[in-house]
Amino acid sequence: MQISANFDSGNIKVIDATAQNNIQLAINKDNQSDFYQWFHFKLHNVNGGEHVIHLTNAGKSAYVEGWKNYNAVASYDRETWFRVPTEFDGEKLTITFTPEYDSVYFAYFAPYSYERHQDLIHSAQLSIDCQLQVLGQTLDGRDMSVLKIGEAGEGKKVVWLTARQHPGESMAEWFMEGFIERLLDEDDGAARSLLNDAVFYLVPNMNPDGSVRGHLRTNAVGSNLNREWQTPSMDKSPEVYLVREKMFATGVDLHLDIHGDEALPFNFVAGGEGTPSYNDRIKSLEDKFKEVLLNITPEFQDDKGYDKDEPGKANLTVGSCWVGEQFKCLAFTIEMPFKDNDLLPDHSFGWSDARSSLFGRDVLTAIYHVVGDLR
Ligand code: GEM
Ligand code: ZN
Repeated sequence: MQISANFDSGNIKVIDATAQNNIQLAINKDNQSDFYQWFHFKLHNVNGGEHVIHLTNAGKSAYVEGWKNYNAVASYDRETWFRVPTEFDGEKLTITFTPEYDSVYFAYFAPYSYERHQDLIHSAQLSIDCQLQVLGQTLDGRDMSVLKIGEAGEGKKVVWLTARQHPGESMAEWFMEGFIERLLDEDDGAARSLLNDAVFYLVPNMNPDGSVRGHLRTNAVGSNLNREWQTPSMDKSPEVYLVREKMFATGVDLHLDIHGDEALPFNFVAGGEGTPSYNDRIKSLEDKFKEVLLNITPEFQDDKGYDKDEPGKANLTVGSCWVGEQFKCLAFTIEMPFKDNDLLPDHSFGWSDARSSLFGRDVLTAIYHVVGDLR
């Protein structure tokens, strides 16, 4: 039996793989960081039968509460990712599985590869409404790509979506795939109407280096990009620096920053209630946006989420907080679960790539309903 992670977004360290009923593995930390939780590896099965896989350092990972009621995903074809029996004893995470085929992949969530990212942005550019722009390069030399969809113009709103600042939150790029596909659908009335009213700047992957490296939370040099928005730099956080510069050039009337959450088994948003400029106008926009989502999909809820920031106490190093304050605009962090939506559980797949993509499509409807009120 062999175990490897030498591929796009791979992350595992083999401690001892001599006994298939006691495979000892560990998750590697993000480079120059203490964060770790994302795992993605391949097991080549030799003898058949049950395999017992221990992630021995799960108990000291970044978000230990993320392992409660969590089941890992597995795939034979790297397309369909299904949940597998997983237990956490407070120290190690144990996957017990009998492969049906020679080779099987395991991961924390359905991976979104850099190749798929390239396919997404290059197929999008084929649309007459879409321009593929490169803002600059990351520290590992990858493009920081933004899709400009629609045209700016007098009276038109400027809508920004950023995703996957935290590279292990791959559901964020699945969300963007669904959002982009719908926005470019020439038969979709809400999308066509939106492009009459707004221009969109979409960053499907804010952290390509961390994604390829198999990181949970940081870029190539250990920077948590979602703590860099107040004072980004080209040598620590060029990803944020470059996007901010573009935002200054375009302005922002709505910003959605797409993430995943390790612990809470729900979809939810975090708003700008703690920013200094928060006011009734922004609150009513937030309420309308949430009301639309609550009415169109059971996948969204507004009861469970992060504690609300106290007035004036928001952390302005956080993307959606900084953008909301800087541009006095509606800005949300949107969170999807690594586990499942416990209001509508799917015991075979949990929260999945497909549900993330569909949720991205639903968020387009919410934007459609608020776009006229953004200013
Ligand atoms: C969070 S996102 C924080 C959003 N907070 C507010 N008030 N807008 C983080 O970055 O720690 C969780 C995540 O990473 O998804
Ligand atoms: Zn995140």
